[in-house]
Amino acid sequence: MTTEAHKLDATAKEVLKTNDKGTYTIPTSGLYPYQWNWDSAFAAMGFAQYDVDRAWTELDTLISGQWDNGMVPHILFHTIDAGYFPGPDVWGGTGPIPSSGISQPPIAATMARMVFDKDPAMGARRFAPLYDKFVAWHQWFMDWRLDKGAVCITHPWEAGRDNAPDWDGAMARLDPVGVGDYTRRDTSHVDGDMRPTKHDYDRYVWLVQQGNRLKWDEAALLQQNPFRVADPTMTFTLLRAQRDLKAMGESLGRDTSVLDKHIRTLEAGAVTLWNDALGSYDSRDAKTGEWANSISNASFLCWYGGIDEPRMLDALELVMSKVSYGVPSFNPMDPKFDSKRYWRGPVWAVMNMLISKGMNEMGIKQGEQIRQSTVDLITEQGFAEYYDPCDGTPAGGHTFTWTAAIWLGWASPSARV
Ligand code: 2M8
Repeated sequence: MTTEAHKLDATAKEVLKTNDKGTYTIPTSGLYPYQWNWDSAFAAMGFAQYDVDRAWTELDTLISGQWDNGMVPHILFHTIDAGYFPGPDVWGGTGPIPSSGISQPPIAATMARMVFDKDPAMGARRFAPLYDKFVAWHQWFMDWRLDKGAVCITHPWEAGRDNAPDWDGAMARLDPVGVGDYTRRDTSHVDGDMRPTKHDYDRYVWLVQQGNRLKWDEAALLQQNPFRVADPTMTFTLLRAQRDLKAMGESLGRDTSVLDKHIRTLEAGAVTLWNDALGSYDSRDAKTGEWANSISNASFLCWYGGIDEPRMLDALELVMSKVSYGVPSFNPMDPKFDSKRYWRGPVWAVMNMLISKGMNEMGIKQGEQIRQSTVDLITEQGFAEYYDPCDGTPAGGHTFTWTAAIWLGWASPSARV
């Protein structure tokens, strides 16, 4: 390993240490001062490179926020920080820990399996009490979020790709009447040009207010929430998570037959996200049936979900050929592409890992190209939240947990031994 890689390993551990609150990790101080669901799962995978016990603690804390209905929230507000909006008072979450009222891409079972494999004896002991809780969380998606077998989001924040062009149509149809005045905090931490617009925020906040008003009753939300989009992020991550949960369940000697059924349902759901005219997996508005016509980085999660779709290789080659650092979060040939604005163009190390991991497992050589691009970005630019895919400029928050975790657990040469 080169001296530079050794140094980056040390810096990545420092980043995790800086953001470590003892039993959970925040994404970065200031901008995101709480525990986020998928950020935390990535953090566990990073910790597992040098402290497997701490990795399990991260997952324990995440699951300790689980609601009675099985949902594991996207944010756990462990201690109140006025620097983030919307906070627990706006959300009105009903779980054991103050929280948001929606979930996030369910990658935690997959990350748990990576942690499990680091030390199978410890894994069996630490995962045994979590297994049923993961089954219940995944069941909640199956009960409340399916449209033709594909997994829907009920708020753009649920997919983790907050302002992706995928939701533009559904968002434009929302009328955020009565949203009232509020003060954004994100734009006091980072440049507003790198963040979602006011048009988006009015609708994000309105959807939160609506959920709070309905006490996050999923049956009521199913009737009344005008926003419901079937999305490749959720569909492929849940499909993958069910497969990994099944593998861990089997090693614990549990009956996993219900997971087999879910896997078949989700495989059929994934087929309904294929947009033939676009030649890509796409998001589909579950209210209107309209396609988003978006080739996003989530479209390339098919391999991670266990589905080999050679036509996605053509789409990948095309988008990669238009940028210096892949994978861009949105098609660079589309007029809506914006290289600095969050999920509308920038490249994200976390998505790169999921895409590349899926490809590598299927023996598809371009997966290594994506890993190398991630190594270059981190080596040249450090541990940013995301990067401009055209010139690599770091963007959003800095000293970022998930980018450090991706380095330690996947991109670094030390992760490969
Ligand atoms: C971003 O989302 C939060 C809301 O959940 C925000 O902008 O306030 C997204 O990138 C999301 O995927 C991520 O989990 C979160 C924390 O890193 O930030």
